[in-house]
Amino acid sequence: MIMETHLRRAIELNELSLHYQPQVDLQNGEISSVEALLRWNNRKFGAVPPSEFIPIAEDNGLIHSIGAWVIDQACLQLQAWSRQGISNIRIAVNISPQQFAQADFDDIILNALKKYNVEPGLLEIEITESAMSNMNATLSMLKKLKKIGVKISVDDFGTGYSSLNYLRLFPIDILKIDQSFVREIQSECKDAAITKTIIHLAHSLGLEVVAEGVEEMAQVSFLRKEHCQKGQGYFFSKPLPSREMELKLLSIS
Ligand code: G
Ligand code: G
Ligand code: MN
Ligand code: NA
Repeated sequence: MIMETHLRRAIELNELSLHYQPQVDLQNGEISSVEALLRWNNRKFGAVPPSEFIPIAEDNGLIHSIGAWVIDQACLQLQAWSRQGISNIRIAVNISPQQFAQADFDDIILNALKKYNVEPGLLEIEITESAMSNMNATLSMLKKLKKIGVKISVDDFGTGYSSLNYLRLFPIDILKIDQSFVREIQSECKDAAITKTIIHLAHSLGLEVVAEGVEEMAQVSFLRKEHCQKGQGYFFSKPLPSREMELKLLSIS
């Protein structure tokens, strides 16, 4: 309850920020996209992990204002980077099922893109399989988003339900292999087999594929051998504050 009270004021007190984790091209080492990860630094509680405060925000409805803030900030960041000559870096934002279920979710996206004059293809929407349970609503929202031109990825792919059916029906651009599969690809035959299968499935469907939670060189080698396009994880970089990410991008652009 107390934490909820503080979370309610997090936006106005300027306690939220976005950190950015690079997604690295496994063939040439280039960064062409980053994932935005929300951080909350509160005077009383200190740094609260999103795994703690996102569920609270999802329960009490705060996720709508916080989620809109995240989309706004990501677009502001894209505008700032573009003005500094950092172009063609895409930002992926995590979307809660409640946000995605909002009838005007596409307007929130469109308004933010217009406000900061952002090219739609530079914004990526990460949804989880749990956000897609209502087939008709999901399909009509995804179609609207597709028309706007933003990219759509499935986060934590393989951990939810009915994955194959929605791959057939929904206009999806990217699969993100959940880190639980990637973690043991070197030692667990099943994890290796599942990871390979997701990569091959993505290729056959013409989708981009990103492996999450890459921590070791051995995982990079495995993923390269299987022609996985991108990797994300501590091996390359932890999520970085905006300015640090910017300096990294400036040094390579
Ligand atoms: O780094 P990490 O601890 O940042 O994130 C933990 C969890 O919080 C992940 O499942 C991630 O998807 C989620 N998360 C991070 N940022 C956001 C956000 O802006 N919105 C939502 N809905 N979830 C987020
Ligand atoms: O659920 P989602 O995939 O959006 O969340 C990504 C989460 O994974 C974040 O909490 C992020 O900080 C974390 N993360 C990023 N890279 C690594 C990694 O290499 N290993 C582990 N264990 N977690 C990571
Ligand atoms: Mn994510
Ligand atoms: Na994920």
